[in-house]
Amino acid sequence: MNNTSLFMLVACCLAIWPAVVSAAPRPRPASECRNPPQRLEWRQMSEPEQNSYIDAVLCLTMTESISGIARAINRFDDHQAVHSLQTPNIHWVGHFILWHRYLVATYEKALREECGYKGGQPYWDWSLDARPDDPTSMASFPVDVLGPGKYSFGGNGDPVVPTPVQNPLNLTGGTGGGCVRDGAFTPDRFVVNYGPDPGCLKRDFVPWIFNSFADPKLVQELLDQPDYTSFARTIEKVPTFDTPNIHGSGHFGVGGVLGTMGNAENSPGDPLFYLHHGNLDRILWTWQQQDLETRLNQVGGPVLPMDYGGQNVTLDFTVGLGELAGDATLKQLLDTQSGVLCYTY
Ligand SMILES: [Cu+2]
Repeated sequence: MNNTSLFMLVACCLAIWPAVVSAAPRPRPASECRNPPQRLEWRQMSEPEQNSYIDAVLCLTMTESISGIARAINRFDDHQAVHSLQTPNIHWVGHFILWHRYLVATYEKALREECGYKGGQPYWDWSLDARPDDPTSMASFPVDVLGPGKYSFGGNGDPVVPTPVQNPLNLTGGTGGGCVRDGAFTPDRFVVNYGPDPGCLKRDFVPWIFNSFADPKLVQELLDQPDYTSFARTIEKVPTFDTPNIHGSGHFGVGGVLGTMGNAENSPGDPLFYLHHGNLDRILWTWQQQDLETRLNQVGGPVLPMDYGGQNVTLDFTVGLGELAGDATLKQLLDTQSGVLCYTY
């Protein structure tokens, strides 16, 4: 794989995009967290619970945008667009996992408060499905998550061979690439509005990536990290396909070269993004539970992407989601029941 070009891609974007931290933080008023919704693995949910979740996601796509971001038409697009605009400042930084925690929680809140969903944001524990010893297996893409039914997430995209221009990182082994034709998010019911590739939802399963990147051993490696700084670095590792990292399992195992999930900026255009990041968040939560006193009060890692010798984030470092939610400090985001956040696993 071409590590240099992936790095260049990241580095070039860093230079041209606006900063993530707002100049004048607007701290949220403290509110209480009563009856936090419990987040479940998709397959732990009953059929009616699954159905109500899918209905709520489709409801968001029919509810008018509030982000004020051009080309974001509906409330589903809003979350994708905010992620897209902040992409160069929220990956390979100390606040990566906490920023994404905030995005997923804000999406969950919208589903509940605007679309009548009663449960917690589901997650997909892909480590249950990966087959590290059988890298080319397609059987590891579970039909009880990625199934064809109207209340499932749908499967692979139509087979499309990417051109060299479309595949600058030369990722091999893609099996899809085109539109997803089954599940809840088919072109007649769901459109990706935002980003450079508007149209149908696309997937491009890459079995060797999925089977090696979603390896349960890598989850354990993460859970064994001694402090937040090493946790934050281990969850992303390095931007290359040569070193498996669990964050890449959902993005490149499912999205590959041409799929929506494989696009760094616009991966939240696939509703599955929130189940993938829900699982990463659950792993952070699980790690925190091992020593709450310390791990509700500790952050670290670079302010600027991959600037490991530079300035580190602190507990009062502030992140925002534009018009979607108030600004929040990392200290507030460490606690899933701080009042700014309100959910549990
Ligand atoms: Cu992201």
